[in-house]
Amino acid sequence: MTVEVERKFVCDAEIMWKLQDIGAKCIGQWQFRDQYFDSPDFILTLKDFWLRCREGLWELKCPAVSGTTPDNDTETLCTRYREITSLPLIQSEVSRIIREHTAEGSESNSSQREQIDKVAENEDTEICSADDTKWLNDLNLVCFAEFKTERCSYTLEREAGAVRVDLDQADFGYCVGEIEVLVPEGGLSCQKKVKGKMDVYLQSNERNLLFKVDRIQLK
Ligand code: V4E
Repeated sequence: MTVEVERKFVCDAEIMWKLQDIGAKCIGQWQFRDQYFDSPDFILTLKDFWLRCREGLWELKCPAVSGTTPDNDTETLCTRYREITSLPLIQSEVSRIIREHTAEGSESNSSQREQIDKVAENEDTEICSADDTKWLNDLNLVCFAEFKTERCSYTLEREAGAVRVDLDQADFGYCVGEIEVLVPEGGLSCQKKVKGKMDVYLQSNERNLLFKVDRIQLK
C-alpha cells in the first residue's frame, strides 16, 4: 500500500543542477506573498491549524491526526495536513474551533460569542468574497506572519509516477525544498527533520509562540 507524503529538504547551491542531471523538468517559477492569521492569543496555531491567505486564495491546513504522538520516522519527518480551500468552509471551521475554545475556557465575552455565532450562521447564505475582511474582524483574527516566496517547481517522471519538487526561497533568507511522492507505507528512512518556512519565520519573529507550538506538537 502507498501513501502520498510531502517531505522538506535542505537546499544547497547545487540543487538545481542536481535536479536537471536526474531529468527533472522545470514547470514554472513564480512569486507569492503569504499572510498567516490567528486570534491575538493564537488559538488556531496552538491547535496546529494554519490559516493562510496566498495572493487572495484562502487555505486552512488542519492536522490530519490530532493529539497523537508520531509512532515512526515517516510520521515524524513528513507532514500530512487536511487542506480546506473553500472560504465558506474555512469560515465555518475557524468559527467552530474558536467557539469550542471559548466554551472550554472563559477568555471571551458575550459580544465576542455573538459575533462568532453570526459568522457561523451566515456561512450558508452569504456569498463570501476573498477580499471581504469583515469575517476576520468578526472573529478577531489578525495577520501575525507575512513574507514572500520565490518558488521553482519541477516534475520528475518515474516508473511509479510523477514526483513534484518545489524549491522555495523566502524573503527573510531561508531556502527549503519540498518533495511530494508516493511511497510504500513506512518506506522512508530516518534523517534529520527539516524546518518549514514558518518554523524559521517564527524563530525570528515569534519565539515564544514557536516554543508553545513545538511543545504541543511533541505531545
Ligand atoms: C502546516 C504548517 C504550516 C502551513 C504552511 O506549510 P508549509 O508546507 O511549510 O508551507 P508551503 O509554503 O510549502 O505550503 P504549500 O505551498 O505546500 O501549501 S506553517 C507550519 N506548519 C506546521 C509544520 C511544521 N511546524 N513543521 C514542518 C516541517 N511542516 C509543517
